[in-house]
Amino acid sequence: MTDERILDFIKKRDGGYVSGEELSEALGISRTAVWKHVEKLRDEGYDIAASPHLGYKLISAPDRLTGIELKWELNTELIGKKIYSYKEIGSTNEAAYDLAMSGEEEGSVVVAEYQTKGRGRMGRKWISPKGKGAYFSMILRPDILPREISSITLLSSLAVAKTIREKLGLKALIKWPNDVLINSGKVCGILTEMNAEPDKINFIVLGIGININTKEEMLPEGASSLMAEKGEEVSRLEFVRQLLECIDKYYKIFNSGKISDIIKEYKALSAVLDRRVQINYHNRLVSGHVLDVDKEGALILRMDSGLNERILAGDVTMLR
Ligand code: BT5
Repeated sequence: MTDERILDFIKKRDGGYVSGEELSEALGISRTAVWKHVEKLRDEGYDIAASPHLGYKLISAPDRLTGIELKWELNTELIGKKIYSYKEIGSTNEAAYDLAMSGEEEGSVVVAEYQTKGRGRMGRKWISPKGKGAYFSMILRPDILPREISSITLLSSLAVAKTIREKLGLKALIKWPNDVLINSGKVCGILTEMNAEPDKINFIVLGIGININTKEEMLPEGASSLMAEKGEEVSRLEFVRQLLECIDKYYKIFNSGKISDIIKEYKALSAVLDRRVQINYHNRLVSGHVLDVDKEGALILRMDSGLNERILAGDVTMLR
């Protein structure tokens, strides 16, 4: 916390110096303690100049998704009030799950520069190249039934697509249930997991992986990145900050019971609505025409047999 406050002072000086005396007075700690905290920040990758007469000045911040950087002027009510950041981790979903099990509050985020065991759905892998993408998970404790969990995936995929559109001007679409595509290339995957009893959710871990400045050769077939689509590097920090704000906004709307507003926006960005698709679910392959996405996030498929089927999760292949 003290590190963050010191950094806050230094950053707000906008390239100017803050004296050690001013910091020590403002924070109620000795000048030696201020120095120690500055050293810690330097260890974190901040380049901070120190002059005996003038004090401290920020030369550059690390290009890393650190908690301190992400929280800098983050305008959210719930999401990211606490951020745990790691250079390397197995899976942020796993870490967030463990935190939630030990009572971590709603809204806390786990973010990592690199995942050694990034997970997709059903035991699949999420490839997480170092320092290029964004891999993070957050803890949510909504008052909903377990069968409504897909609506959380729905609102977060909408937030990702919206952020891409607003920030980068790229035409992102949502491929039900958990992918965000640009020009048919998968730039984001979402993994929503929960701990629940039959009629009550204890918590949800919402995990998001986005290829931001990832080179295509590091990604699997069918994947793309924001950089590849935009034709230039994208600020990971600014992108993730804006995304956290967007998720915060939609989650608030969701909790106020206005899921239908979210569904309306979602449908406008759906890549599958009104399309012919094939869906693999529960080891069954069905094909048909997508009629709707309902408020629990389920897909309504008019099957070739003429019957309608309500599908909660599966893998979609677009036909024609
Ligand atoms: C997903 O699964 O798309 C969910 C991915 C969620 C990843 C995040 S990262 C932060 C958090 N921590 C975790 O451990 N996971 C979450 P699924 O729909 O099953 O898609 C998996 C498939 O996507 C793989 O089998 C590959 O074909 C493909 N894939 C793997 N890595 C990819 C990447 N970086 N970009 C695009 N596609 C990828």
